[in-house]
Parts: sequence; structure tokens; C-alpha cells
Amino acid sequence: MVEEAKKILYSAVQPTNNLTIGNYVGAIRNFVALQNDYDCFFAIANMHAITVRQNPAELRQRTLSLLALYLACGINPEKCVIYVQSHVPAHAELCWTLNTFTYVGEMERMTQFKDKSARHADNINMGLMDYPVLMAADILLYQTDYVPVGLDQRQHVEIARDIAQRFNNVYSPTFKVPEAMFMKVGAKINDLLDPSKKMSKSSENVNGSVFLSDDKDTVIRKFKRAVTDSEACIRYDSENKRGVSNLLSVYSAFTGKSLEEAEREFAGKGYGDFKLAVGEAVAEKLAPIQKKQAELFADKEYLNAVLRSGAERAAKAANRTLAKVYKKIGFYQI
Ligand code: AQP
Repeated sequence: MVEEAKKILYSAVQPTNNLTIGNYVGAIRNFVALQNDYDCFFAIANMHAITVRQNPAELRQRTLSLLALYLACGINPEKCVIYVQSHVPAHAELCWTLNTFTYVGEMERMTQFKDKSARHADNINMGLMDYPVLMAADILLYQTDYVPVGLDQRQHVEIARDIAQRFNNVYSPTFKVPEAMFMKVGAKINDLLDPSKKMSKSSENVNGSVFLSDDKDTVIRKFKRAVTDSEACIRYDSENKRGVSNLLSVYSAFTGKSLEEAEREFAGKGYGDFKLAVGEAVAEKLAPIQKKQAELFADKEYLNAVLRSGAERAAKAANRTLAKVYKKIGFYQI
């Protein structure tokens, strides 16, 4: 019997700031869960990272630290291709080509561009605006079927689909048209102090975000301070009880219990006990990851070997697509 080829999955995380439990729940833990069923490419998106000014030494260090985190969380480099975006030049090359299939007006309307332009008003650079096109290049290079991301990235996957379809219509089918993949629980973890906005690495108030590097006391202190409401009832209602619903999502994501199970567990209990239980569940899960990440981070030789092999495997797949594109658009080849 001929074995059916696995579908292709692509995702990336930027090595910027300190990663939050939002990045873990919305992205990384899903990578681990999906790696057995798909052919996976997981990138460390350092080219996206420089759309906001970075300290070079920190960017280098965070690149390796994110790799160590991927591995510590359980992403297996034997099963998945793990690599650094700038190690595969095809990303920049395809991005340039796709720029000519993207309209300025579309990019100006992107929520993340508007948001980051407001936050970095002194550096509204072309890269910030072009971010979605580079992301389209990332995804389309690998003939990706699914892109597991948090809900904040929905618009960017949509634009990648539009660009792919536009190119395919002008020439002939060249790119697979990808689909975003969102998890039922945790596709958007919100800020603990302002649950109307997503938990972000770059939040102004660090107490609203729980970082993957936070120690147990810090995690528990942050959850204790989380904003709830005055109803004193632990039930999921993301419209009217944003704070409590957000905490239930975190609890569910970190314990594997469903939202209903979590509601039943805390029925009749006070917010104080609830917040403490959420904090403890998160801290318990983070401790072994932090330990493993520190061990891996110390082994540069191993990390470099993973990246060398990842870059080679990624480039092979990416260059196949790029060659097709260059042929179709009429670039003379020797
Ligand atoms: N709060 C979140 N809930 C669920 N998923 C989330 N993701 C991010 N925040 C949440 C998902 O994590 C992946 C990587 O995202 P990223 O590297 O773009 O990081 P970010 O946290 O979105 O970055 P910020 O906050 O905008 O910080 P800076 O300023 O450092 O770039 C994606 O799949 C994302 O959906």
C-alpha cells in the first residue's frame, strides 16, 4: 500500500523580548502536539524581529534561547525542520517577488502594522509595513497546508492566501493556498491586567504578561493581581467576564482539562483560590521547561548542529519553490 504523504505545517516565532505563556499556548505547545501528524517547519523569525529595532547581542542570544525553548518544550529536530529564518536566503528573495503582487493599501490596513506604527512612531520603517509579505513568503515557500498560529495572526494568513491566489491566477498553480489552524482553547490569551487586549511580549506593564522565564513566586504574584469582576462566579463568558474567562482558558491549557471541567472544579469557590490554582498550574508546567532550556542553552555545539541541519533541509525545500517562481516570472536562468 502506498503511504499517503503527510500534510505540511509551517509556523514561526520571533526571537524578541521574553516569550509569554500566550506564545506557548497559542503556538509552541501546539507545535509539539502536531509534530507526529504533519511534516513540520518551525522557524525562528529573526528577519521579522528586526522590523522593530533590536539590540544585536540580545537578538543573537535570544535566537539560541528560543531554539533551546523549542527543544525543551518537546519539539523534536529529528521529526521537524527547525531553523533560523535568515539562514535561508529564499525567504528574502521570495518576499521581494511577492512585493510586486501586493498592494500598498492592503498593507496599510493591517491591524498589526497600525498597532506597531503607533507603538514605534519614531521608526515606521518599510519592513514593518512589509511584515505580512515576508510572512507570506515564509509560508508559501514550503507549500504549506496549515499554519498553526494565535488568533492575532489571522489577518496575516489571510493575506498570504490572497497573494498565493493572485500569483496562481496570473501564472499557473504554483503555491499551495494555506489555511490558518487555531486551537479551540488558548488561541488568544489576554493580558492579565487588561483582558481586552492580547498578552504580548512587548507590553508596557510586565505584570500583565506571564513570561516563560518567570519563577514560581512571580507567576503566582501576577495571577493574584489579575483583573476579574465583581460577580464572584467562575464561569466562561468571554463577552461579559473577560478576566475570569481568560484565567479559565489558561487553566484549561495548562492542565489539559476542558473549560467545563474547570468550571465544575471551581464551582462555589472564591476568586482568590481560583487565581492561586491557575498560578500553581502554570508554575508547575514551566519549571521543568525552564530547567531543560537552561541545560540545552549551555550546549552551543548541539544547538548549532540542529540549526545547521535545519537550514540545509529548509533551504532544499524552499529553493524548489523559488526556482519554480523564478521560472514562471521570466527570470533568465543559467
Ligand atoms: N496572547 C497570545 N495568545 C495566543 N497566541 C499568541 N501568540 C502571540 N501572543 C499570543 C502567538 O505566538 C506566535 C508567535 O508570535 P510572535 O513571535 O509574533 O510574538 P508576539 O507575542 O505576537 O509578539 P509581540 O507581542 O508583538 O511582541 P514583539 O513586539 O516582540 O514582536 C504567533 O503564532 C502568535 O499568534
